[in-house]
Amino acid sequence: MQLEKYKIDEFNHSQQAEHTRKFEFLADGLSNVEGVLQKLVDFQIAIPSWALGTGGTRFGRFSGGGEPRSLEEKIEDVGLLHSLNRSSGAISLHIPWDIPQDYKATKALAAQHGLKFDAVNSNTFQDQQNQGKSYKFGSMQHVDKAVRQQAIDHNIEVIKHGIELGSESLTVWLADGSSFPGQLNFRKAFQNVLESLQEVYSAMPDNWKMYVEYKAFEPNFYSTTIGDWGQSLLLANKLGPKAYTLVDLGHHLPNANIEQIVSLLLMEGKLGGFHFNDSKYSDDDLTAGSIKPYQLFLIFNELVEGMDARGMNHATDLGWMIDASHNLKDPLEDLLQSVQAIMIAYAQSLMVDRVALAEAQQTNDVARAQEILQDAFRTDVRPLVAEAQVRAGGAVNALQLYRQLKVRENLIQERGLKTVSSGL
Ligand code: LRH
Ligand code: MN
Ligand code: MN
Repeated sequence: MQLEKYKIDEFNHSQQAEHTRKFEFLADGLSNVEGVLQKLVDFQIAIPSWALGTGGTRFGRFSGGGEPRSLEEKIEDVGLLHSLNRSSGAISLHIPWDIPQDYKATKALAAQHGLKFDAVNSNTFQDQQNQGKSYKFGSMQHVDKAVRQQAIDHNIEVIKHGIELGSESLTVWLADGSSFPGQLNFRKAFQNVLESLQEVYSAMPDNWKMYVEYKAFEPNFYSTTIGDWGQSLLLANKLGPKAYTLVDLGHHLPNANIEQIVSLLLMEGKLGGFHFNDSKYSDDDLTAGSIKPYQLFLIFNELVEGMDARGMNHATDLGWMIDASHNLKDPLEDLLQSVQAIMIAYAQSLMVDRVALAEAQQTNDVARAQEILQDAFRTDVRPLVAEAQVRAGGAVNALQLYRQLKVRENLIQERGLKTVSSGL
C-alpha cells in the first residue's frame, strides 16, 4: 500500500491549530527546545522483522489479517511505519526467518522506503528443515564439536547476508543452558560458547559490532549460559573491542535495576544495543512503556547522562531496536505505540536538569533529586515528539492517521485475511 505524502500533509493541516496551541504552551516553559527537537528528529529505532506478524504464545497463535508474507512485504510494512512517524528508519532481520533472495533488489526496495538494515540476528535456537545436527542440547555450548561448528557456520552465513545488505552488526542470542542440575558443566559450556563466538568474531568485518544478548531463563529453566549482563560482559571483554553487551528489557529476573546495569555498561564502553519492550513477569515482549513507563524513563535518563559523559552520539552510537511482538493487537499499531513510548521517554530524559541533579546528589538532597527526575517524567512531552515527527515529514499523530487511512483494511485487501507470517 502506498502512503502518499499529501495525505500526511492534509492530516497535519487538519490538526494544525490544536497541535500548535499544545506545542507552544509546552515550549514556552522549556529551555533549548530547538536542540531537543533536533535530537528527536535524528533518533531512529529499528523495527524487528519478526514483530510485523501477530506473535503467538506456546499455546497458540491467532493470526491477524494482511500480515506480510515475504521479506519484501515486511520492508513495505516498516516503510509504512517510517512514513507515518519518521522514527523507524531501519529494519532488523532474523535469519533464516528472512532470507534475502536478491540483495540488489532488496536493498533498492529498502532505500525506496528510506530504510537501512540494522543488526542481523542469527538463530541457533530452533532446528531448521534439512539441518544436519540438532540444537536440542544447545548450540555454541554443545558437547559435540560438530554442533558447535554448525552454529558457527550459521553465524558466519548471517554476517555474509548482512554485509550484502549494508548491515553493520550481528546480534547473537543463544538459548543455550540446562534445565536440570547436573546436566551441564557450567565452565565447559561457557568455554565452548567463548571459543565459538571467537570464531564468529574473527569473521566479522572491522567496522562491525557483535551484540551479545543475555537472558535469565527460557527456554532453559535451570541455567542459561549467557544468563545475565555479567556473563555477557565477560564474553564481550574476552572477545575484544568489536563485541558489546545487548540489553533486552525483558530478559532480567524480577525487579532487576536495569538502569544501573545500563549505567555501568556505558561506563565500561561495553553497552552496544537495546531490545525495547515491556513486561509484567519476564520476557513478555509487551509494548514498550505499557507497564513500567517510569522505568523506561529512568533507563533513558542513564543513557543520556552516560552517553553525554562519554561524548557519544545519541542517534548513532547504540543499536536501538524494538523486540516486542504481539498476539492481541494489530502489530503495526503496537509498533507505532512502542516507538512513541520510546520517543517520549527519550524526550523526557533530555529535559532533566543535569546541573541541578548533580548538585542535589553532591549535597545528599534526596528529596530534591527525586523531584528533579519526576519533574521531567511528569511533563507531558507528547506535543514535542509530535512537532519533531512533523518537522521530519511524518504525521502529528501516527496512530490516529493509521486508523483514519484504514491501513490495515487496505493491507487485508491486498494480502488476504489469513496470512501466515514467518517468525515467532
Ligand atoms: C529471545 C529474543 C532474542 C531473539 C528474539 C526473537 O527471547 O529476545 O532477541 O532473537 O527474542
Ligand atoms: Mn531480544
Ligand atoms: Mn526475548
